[in-house]
Amino acid sequence: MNNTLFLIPLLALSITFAFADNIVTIPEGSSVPDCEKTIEGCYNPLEITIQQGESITWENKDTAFHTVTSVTSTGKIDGVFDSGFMNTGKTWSYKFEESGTFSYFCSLHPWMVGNVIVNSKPIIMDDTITN
Ligand SMILES: [Cu+2]
Repeated sequence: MNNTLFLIPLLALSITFAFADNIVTIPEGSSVPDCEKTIEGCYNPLEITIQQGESITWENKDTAFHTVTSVTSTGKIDGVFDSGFMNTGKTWSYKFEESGTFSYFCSLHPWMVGNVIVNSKPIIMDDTITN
């Protein structure tokens, strides 16, 4: 038995993980109301936490068009970010320069909602103020 045959899938897996940071998928069936009640949700994960300056990539794995459109906490479009229409298989990335909590929805299917939590960059403490 040749062991290299077993190493190839492992290698592929590690490459996948190396690029899998901060990915939100739009699962199949998200265009149907009540997707928010499924395990995968309408955006998977429904809430993602990143560090300030990092990017998130959304990937549309559904068969319908979707958007990633930022809204206020009360659900009004606020113009912070908007993917525009994403066809099946399309990805869209956005870099979060500001910390805070960002809500978004799909402008075509308003029951699809998700959240992004952006933690601020760690503050470098000066030695003189540790006491
Ligand atoms: Cu949608």
